[in-house]
Amino acid sequence: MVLLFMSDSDDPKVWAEALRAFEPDLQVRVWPDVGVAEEIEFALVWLPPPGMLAGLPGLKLIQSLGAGIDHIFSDPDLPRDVPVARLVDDELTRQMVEYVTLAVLSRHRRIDRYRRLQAERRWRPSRSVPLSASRVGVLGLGVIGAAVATALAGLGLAVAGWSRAPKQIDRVENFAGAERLDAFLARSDILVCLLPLTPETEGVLNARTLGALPEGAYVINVGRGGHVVEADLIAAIDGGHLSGAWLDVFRSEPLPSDHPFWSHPCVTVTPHVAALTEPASAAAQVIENIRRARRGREPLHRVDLSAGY
Ligand code: NDP
Ligand code: OXD
Repeated sequence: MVLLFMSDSDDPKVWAEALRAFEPDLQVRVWPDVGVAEEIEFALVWLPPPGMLAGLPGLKLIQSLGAGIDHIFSDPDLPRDVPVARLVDDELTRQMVEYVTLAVLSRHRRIDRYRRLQAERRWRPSRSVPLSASRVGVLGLGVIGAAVATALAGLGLAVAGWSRAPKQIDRVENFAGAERLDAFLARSDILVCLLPLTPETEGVLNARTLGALPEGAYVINVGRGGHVVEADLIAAIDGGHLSGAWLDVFRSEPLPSDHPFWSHPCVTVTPHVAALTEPASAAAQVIENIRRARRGREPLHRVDLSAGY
């Protein structure tokens, strides 16, 4: 028996249909209609409430309905003996590449400046600089970070990426480990955060690291809100060290209506939409994991609890 838990903006019926395209007889319940808790074997979740998973004693698999699993690992009562799997999905990756390319090129072509000039009805053309003059730094070179870095390098941008272990990616300079972070930041005019949120990466974008970026640098955060110390980011922009930020994820979502990001002239806000899981694309992987769990096999993309991602 499958239990679905998802955010209000997702329709569980769409997920149930996508799963039943592979297994017409699949039994699916939708939270809070758990029925007999012991019957639930597979929990397919996005932002489950803390304690929910601990109340399902028959669980064989916890499947994140997104790439990230911080929304599961943050539960202090998470049953630690049940495998947790995340999605690695071409469509999700494609959307992320599209979104980050949009943000990077908007910054490179100074679209924010033209928006401000438009509001003032002023015609002030300025010559664009070559793509190779914008040095992009991608924090996190995993499935999505590597795809983003490769796409940006393919456009002709000077791209580097930061990861824990050394990586070899065509046309992408690699900086690995905490000791290489400052050197990586010092050459990143446009910084893209694509890290998972873990105890090690929490608050990684703070006064010190933002200060290590070149004068006038720009920050794009599509990882998690917890990566940014928000007051430090605003101070770095208001103090003139950074030129602005493009943010898709926030410490508190939905972003509170009185949050300074909403009205800051140098900040672009989108409501966590860089990529949205498409059930039709991801269902095959979820079904495969359900089948593996039934046979007592390892799920695809099982997450390492000790690494936290
Ligand atoms: P992966 O797990 O594939 O990659 C994570 C990368 O981060 C790896 O390169 C890893 O290094 C690196 N990393 C992790 N911890 C550290 C550290 N302490 N120091 C240096 N590098 C570190 O994740 P994905 O690429 O699939 O996804 C990344 C994140 O993107 C997700 O966790 C999620 O938060 C976010 N996301 C946001 C979406 C949105 O709509 N805004 C949509 C989808 C994902 P190494 O390679 O050495 O292991
Ligand atoms: C994800 C997300 O992790 O959408 O998939 O943030």
